[in-house]
Amino acid sequence: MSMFCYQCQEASKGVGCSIKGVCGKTPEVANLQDLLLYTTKGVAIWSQLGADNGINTDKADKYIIDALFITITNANFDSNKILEKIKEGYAIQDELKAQLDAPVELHDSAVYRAKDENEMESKSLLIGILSIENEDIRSLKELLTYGLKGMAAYGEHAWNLGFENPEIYAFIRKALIATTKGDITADELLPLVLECGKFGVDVMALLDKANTESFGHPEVTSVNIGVGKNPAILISGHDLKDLEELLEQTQGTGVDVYTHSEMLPAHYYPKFKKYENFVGNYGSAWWKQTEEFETFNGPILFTTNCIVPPKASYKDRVYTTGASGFGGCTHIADRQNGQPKDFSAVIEHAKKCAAPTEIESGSIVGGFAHNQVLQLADKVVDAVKSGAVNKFVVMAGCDGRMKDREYYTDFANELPKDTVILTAGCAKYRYNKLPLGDIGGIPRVLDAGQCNDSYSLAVTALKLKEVFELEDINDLPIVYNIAWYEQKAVIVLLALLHLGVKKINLGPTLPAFLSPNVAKILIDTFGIGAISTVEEDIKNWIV
Ligand code: SF4
Ligand code: SF3
Repeated sequence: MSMFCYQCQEASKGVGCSIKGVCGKTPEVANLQDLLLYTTKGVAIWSQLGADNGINTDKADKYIIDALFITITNANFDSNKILEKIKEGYAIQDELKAQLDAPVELHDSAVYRAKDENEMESKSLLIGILSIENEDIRSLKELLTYGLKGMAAYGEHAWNLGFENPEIYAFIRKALIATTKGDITADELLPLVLECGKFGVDVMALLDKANTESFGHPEVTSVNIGVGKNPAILISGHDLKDLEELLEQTQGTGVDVYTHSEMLPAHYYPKFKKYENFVGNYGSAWWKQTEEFETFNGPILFTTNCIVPPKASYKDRVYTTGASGFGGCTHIADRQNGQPKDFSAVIEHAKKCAAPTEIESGSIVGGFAHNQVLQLADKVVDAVKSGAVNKFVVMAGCDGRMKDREYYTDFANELPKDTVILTAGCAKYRYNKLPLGDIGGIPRVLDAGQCNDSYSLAVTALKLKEVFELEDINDLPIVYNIAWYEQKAVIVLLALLHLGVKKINLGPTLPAFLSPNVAKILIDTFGIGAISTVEEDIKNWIV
């Protein structure tokens, strides 16, 4: 076995990738990511010692969220960047150590320093996931770690907009340290997993505040999916600060900007509407990029996951920034001293390219985040009371490339006409272009935004619970059919569990990292279920 990773839904054979990642991750990158995570745990240990002794830990805390984000599925495939980050982790540990009277015994992750890249490689093989022998402890530690990765990603977007919550960093530290303990029990880990959900709600609320205070509240918007005549840049991922700076810098250059995949909901924010060169959304969910980037013709800027290893035919047009990276593609450097990132290389590249080739035309509607839905609350409540809307179906989460995800298109198509789909995340691309119509003016697909905007769906549900004077959120006419792929979906799931949501159906398959015992706990305690066939599921949940 040259690597082992089972953090995403596409883990090979539903068990784990052990030769090469289905995502395209090489063993070298996978193992270095393991070592980066290990080094990050060491940084957490030093950061905690620093915090306990009144030392400023800002740099360490920022490092931790960035390093965790780098290890998310499809974010960073660049081994040089990961090596650099490991070395940066050593330096941060040493800086904190120099300011502290270190205890005699510390976990190896806080003292180990690889001398060179060969040592890094050999060490990485000793500290991977399978080094934890007990499968239930391994499962709980990994479930917690993946929740932290998702939390870190959302925390980093908020941080980029100047919004922070030190309690979130303190929890990430505490939880990472817990994963280093060899004698920790399942009874100690389980409450941490649930507490992770509490901080999942907090981080999504923080990002919601960061996005809405920076760019206004999302509003119902029709987004063009056709193309214009100018050369253009396609921006992918989740980071709205990067988008804002790109839009600013493309003004007056003759270069248009289109969103891709999870960046689509940026069109719903009032502040981005003032940019006339912000033309529309191009293509679908992340996994279709190998076709769609060919025809886009211009440069593509990744601000986060999901990158598919690019084909040679367009690789020179792929740029990365932030936590994302791919060896051989140009990386746009971070902000320095509060100055914006410099996207001039991407803009100059775009000027030499042809305009995008049209692959579809028309528009899609979205922008049903909590503020907008609450403005429509009367209409929604009346529709439920009159029986015009029988059920809401939350179909949030991620899309993926496996054929069995056609289930979600079929499910949306087959739903009775008196149901409304509430969505967020790239899962929506399985049905957001279907002609599903509306119910008395309420579209049958209400898109709240990116995966982190699942928070909006929760706010909407809590508001409906209040309006209908219900005791329990589970008494609402809402069914959960969540599609997951990467680790942001893990934090969204843990957040929903923290809010008391029960009977969440998860698909297309349950996570490979859940051991039978841990899966049983989630099923028994929260009623988590797997999907079956469209027919069965509609019969059991809806009708
Ligand atoms: Fe496999 Fe997913 Fe890990 Fe990639 S991220 S190596 S596809 S389990
Ligand atoms: Fe999609 Fe990667 Fe998860 Fe943010 S872009 S939802 S999969």
